[in-house]
Amino acid sequence: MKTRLTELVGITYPIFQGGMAWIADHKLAAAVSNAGGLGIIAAANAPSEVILYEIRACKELTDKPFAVNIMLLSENADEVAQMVIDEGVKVVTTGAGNPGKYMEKWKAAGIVVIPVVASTALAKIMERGGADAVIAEGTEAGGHIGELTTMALVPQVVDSVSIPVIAAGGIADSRGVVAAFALGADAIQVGTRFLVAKECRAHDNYKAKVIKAKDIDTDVTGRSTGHPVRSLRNKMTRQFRKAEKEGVSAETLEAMGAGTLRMAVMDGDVTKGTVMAGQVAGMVAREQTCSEIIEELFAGVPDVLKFSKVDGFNAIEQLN
Ligand code: TUI
Repeated sequence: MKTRLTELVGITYPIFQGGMAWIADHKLAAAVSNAGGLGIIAAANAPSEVILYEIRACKELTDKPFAVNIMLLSENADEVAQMVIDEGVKVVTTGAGNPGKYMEKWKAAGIVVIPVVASTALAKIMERGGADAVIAEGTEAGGHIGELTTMALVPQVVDSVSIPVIAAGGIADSRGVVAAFALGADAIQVGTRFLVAKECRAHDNYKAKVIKAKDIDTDVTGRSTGHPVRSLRNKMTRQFRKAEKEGVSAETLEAMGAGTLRMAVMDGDVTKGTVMAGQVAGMVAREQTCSEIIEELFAGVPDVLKFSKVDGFNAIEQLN
């Protein structure tokens, strides 16, 4: 499947693996890249030396392109921004903010820069600043989220810029893949489904909770602090919500959340920890390898078109 994106970053399938904090390490990223997608190492809030190790370890596991996702709220974002240049990382994605101050030096280093945007305004600013593409991530996604849904955001971003757009948030099967392309995207980004990949280091309890989840099992906490986060409902989200309702200070709330993602991912404490996942957790049924996930997502596309309830889709299929 050739799109502007597969050409831009040199991948076989137009799919990025989301840069999930604590989850997206070199093993997951390399597995996705080796399977023909774009694997992404999440720098998140990790110490710089850990990120350096992850980048070098990924190079050992794959010759294919991979990316580093820089979480812009992180204290060491400046350091990581320089590290990707020094380490010759080919593709950088960013999240949770505006990467404008780094754009010039990344472009000068020949890095393909792909920021996550949650609005058309930021998408346009990014294009003007030299971004090669943007990821339009809807509020269905897990983790830190914006307001607009993928259905509303993607076509509006597609119309507002001429660089390629990657659709993210709410995509977990071939129907989602087709929908994303119908909205004008050139590629998709998938997070939640990779949470249960065989190569994913998330604790078995984390994976089990994702597999057990139903459609309505995610909740959003942190709206009052300006950092809304989607995760699976549990004791942690209920306590957090209660504290928000009682008007607890943003500082105390931030402290309540600190370290809780690590507890869930690494220690398997899915009661008091934060189990970040998207609204499509209810569609994730079993553990599979990254290669199986990617192959299944794209192999199912012709059937989606064939069995679509819209006649026009059948006509398109026959043309192909
Ligand atoms: O970044 C993400 N997802 C994340 S980051 C994360 S770590 C974290 N933990 C607790 C609190 C906050 C972060 C977990 N999940 N996705 C990409 C994303 N970016 N979603 C939304 C945005 C975004 C929001 C506003 C991007 C840009 C933006 O612009 C603000 C501005 O400055 O214009």
